[in-house]
Amino acid sequence: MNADPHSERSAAEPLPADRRALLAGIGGLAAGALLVGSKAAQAGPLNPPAGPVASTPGPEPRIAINAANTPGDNDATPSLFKITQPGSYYLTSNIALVNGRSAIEVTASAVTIDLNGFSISGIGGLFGIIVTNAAIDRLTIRNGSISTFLNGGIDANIPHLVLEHVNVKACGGLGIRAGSFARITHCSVNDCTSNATGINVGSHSIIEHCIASDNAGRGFNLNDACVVAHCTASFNSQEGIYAFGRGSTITHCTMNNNVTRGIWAFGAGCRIESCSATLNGTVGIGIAAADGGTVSNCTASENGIDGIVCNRNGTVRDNNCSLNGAAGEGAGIRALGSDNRIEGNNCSGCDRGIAIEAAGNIIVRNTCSGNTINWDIVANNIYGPIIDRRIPTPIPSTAAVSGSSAASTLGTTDANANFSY
Ligand SMILES: [Ca+2]
Ligand SMILES: [Ca+2]
Repeated sequence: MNADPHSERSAAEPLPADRRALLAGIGGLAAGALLVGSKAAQAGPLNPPAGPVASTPGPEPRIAINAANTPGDNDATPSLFKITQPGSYYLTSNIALVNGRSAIEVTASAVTIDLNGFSISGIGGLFGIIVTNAAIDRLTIRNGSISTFLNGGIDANIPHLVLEHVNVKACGGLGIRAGSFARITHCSVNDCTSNATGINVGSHSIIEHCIASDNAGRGFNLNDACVVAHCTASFNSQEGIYAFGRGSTITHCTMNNNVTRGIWAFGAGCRIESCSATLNGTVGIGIAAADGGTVSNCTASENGIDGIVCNRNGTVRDNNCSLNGAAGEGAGIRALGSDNRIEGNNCSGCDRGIAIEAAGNIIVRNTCSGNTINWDIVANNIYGPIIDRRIPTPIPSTAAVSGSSAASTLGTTDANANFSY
């Protein structure tokens, strides 16, 4: 038997003259594509001959981080290693730092550091990675762990920081500090101490698929116009996510067991969508939005005080708020100011279901059940009819349905009605 696949194919089906000419006259890549597309193409032998299947790698084109290539300094920002030129750098082993230095200092733009799966730990060290030249930008760090530094894990308050697959644990300052336009994905920060926030970013940053847990400060801290998506924040001593800047978007995030609030959108005009806030603290609010905020399609359950709080000019729509108020007088939804639209929410099992504490709001299509007070609305608000279907109180009595039709039990045809049930 002939093991040469070309001979086998040739025996099975002679190549047409034009294809032979192509194979002879063009490169192997194009010829391979032709063969793949041909009806006559066949797989290679199942047991290819022994021998090298890949070329030996050439010299590493990147720069190893070591005392020869990247010596540190002992100035006011002492470091074990210091990167002063643009380029691509990588670790070749773990770094365990036990003196009063930072592990890696960066002073040049356009630097990539591949931690290469290694860890940087710093008992007695200052920062894991620190940028000491505020004029630079574009730093990428990926693929490794940083832990136990006194002052912070990654301190890079410069534009365009990119972090991927980096874990920061048990640092004494901010776990990760980034400037504007940062992109942080698939990272986690936990157990940072001394009131430290896990991940702190400047404006216009994106954080996705990250975890902040058990930090002594906040989980995430956002400046203006950031996006946070698919993240979790839990067991942090302050807010899970604190958006102190305007106009951030927070979607598909889960906040659990943070001490103060799950999300506090302190800046105006933030959008919070499809998030979950549960069991946030003894002084806890699930989700709080400042002026002009939108909270939609969220779940706020078992938070210490309120489920969702809005201030002025907000929209609170299609949320589910239940069982809030275990640590005090808690509302499912509480509007502190005016010009809010409260629509389509379901509030149950709270001290107050929907609490409107200022004039000038509109409240339509909401439902409340099993709250100590279902509706608590001060004068001079606009609301759809509030229909009490708890007949006889407190459980509605309606016929069972089995089949394809039934009469309405809503008690109204007003599409904007609110219901107690
Ligand atoms: Ca220095
Ligand atoms: Ca209560």
